[in-house]
Amino acid sequence: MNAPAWNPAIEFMEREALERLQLINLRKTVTLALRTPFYRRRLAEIGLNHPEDIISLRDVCNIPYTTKDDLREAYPEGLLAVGREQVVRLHTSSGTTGTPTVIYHTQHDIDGWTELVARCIVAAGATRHDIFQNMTSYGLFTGGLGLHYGAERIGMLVIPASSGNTSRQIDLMRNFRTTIVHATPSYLLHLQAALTSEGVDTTKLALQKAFIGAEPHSEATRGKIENLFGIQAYNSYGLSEMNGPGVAFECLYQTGLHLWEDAYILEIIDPQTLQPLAEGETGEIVLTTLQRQATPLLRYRTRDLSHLVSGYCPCGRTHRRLARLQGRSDDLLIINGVNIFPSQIESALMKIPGVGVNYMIHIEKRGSLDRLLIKAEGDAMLFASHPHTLDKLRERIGELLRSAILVKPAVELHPPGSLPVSEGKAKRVVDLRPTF
Ligand code: DLL
Repeated sequence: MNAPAWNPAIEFMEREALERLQLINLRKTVTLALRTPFYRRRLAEIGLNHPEDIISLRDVCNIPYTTKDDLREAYPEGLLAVGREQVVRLHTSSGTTGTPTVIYHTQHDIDGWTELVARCIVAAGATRHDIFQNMTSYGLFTGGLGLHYGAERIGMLVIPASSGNTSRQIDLMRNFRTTIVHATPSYLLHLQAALTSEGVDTTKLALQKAFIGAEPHSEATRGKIENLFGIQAYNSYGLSEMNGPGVAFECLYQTGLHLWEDAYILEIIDPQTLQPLAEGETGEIVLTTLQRQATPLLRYRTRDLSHLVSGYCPCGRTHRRLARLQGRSDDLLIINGVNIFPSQIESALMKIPGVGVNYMIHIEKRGSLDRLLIKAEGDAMLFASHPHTLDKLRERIGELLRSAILVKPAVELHPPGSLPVSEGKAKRVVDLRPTF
């Protein structure tokens, strides 16, 4: 092992021992799942009525998938596996359709989640000497409380700033010499712009690291954050259905996101055929909880797309790594027949000099064709220069995007800070095409 670790016995565990642990915990999870009306019915359909019916880890592949729709149908208590008196917290999410889902936690679940987050942040180099400003929302969203408990567990000084109120965030950062922040990547870029306009030299702050997650972002965006602040930024992946943050995280080597396999069984499947994919092939992440009591979930289809990184990480952790998330299977935009993920647009855009930190993707119908419009903020200096410079950049963006996504978009350039920013997850796609 070559790296700081919170729980070395588990994080560097031999694969064989790790898989034995997974099997033991899978049986425990199935025992709990069988207490819920939802899984009793589901598992009976495949003749799985007792946990001992699970002989090997591979048996997980016979279990039917669980989807977000299943969670909606089971709302509010169809997936609750323990007595109500054992539940200490719940997190709900309303999603885009507005139909809520809920995840319940016992004290054991909260402790387990806290342990996973502690592992993540120590893997990224946090220590109890750090001053941690948590800029994600506290409440039903899991980013705030999830990181908060993990950070307290390792003994950092935690500033529960929550999201928004940028000038207060800046004051807190300066007054308490914050060394680590946690935020969505889009909010950090917004914060950087605000720091600049307040005349604060970001490199004079005490900041050393950022934990960024909760929304897709490209390597180029991470690079921008790292350069603008002069810090290291570590990618953090999670979802409410699997607790929240703490599912997978980059270590100091930033070679992919280690997923805690004592807590989750990880599969990558082809979202069309639903068949498992080999290492290196991109598909949908499917996760089974292994340590949770109140809401055990078996083979949950996350809709998130990624692939497994092959080989070993120099840190020595044995838990496998996910590559940077490539978006969601339900994010796919089909524009005049061409399949495009918003992440491809972001990745190309953020590499173009002169393009600022915020952008929007608009799609509308013009006659029978789709029209793609990219609205991007340009650097302040551009707007002070000759209009011809803006025209040239617009043209260049159009051409570079055409070679990246095979569709030439219309491009608008906007002054810095003029496009809408959200305090939480960025909403960048506006699809105005009629739905049939
Ligand atoms: O976003 C939990 C979280 C909070 C993760 C803070 C990291 C940091 P949900 O609101 O349920 O939970 O949204 C989960 O966000 O299925 C992904 O589509 C997306 N997502 C989360 N992290 C990343 C990431 C939290 N690092 C959904 N890269 C997931 C890309 C991410 N997408």
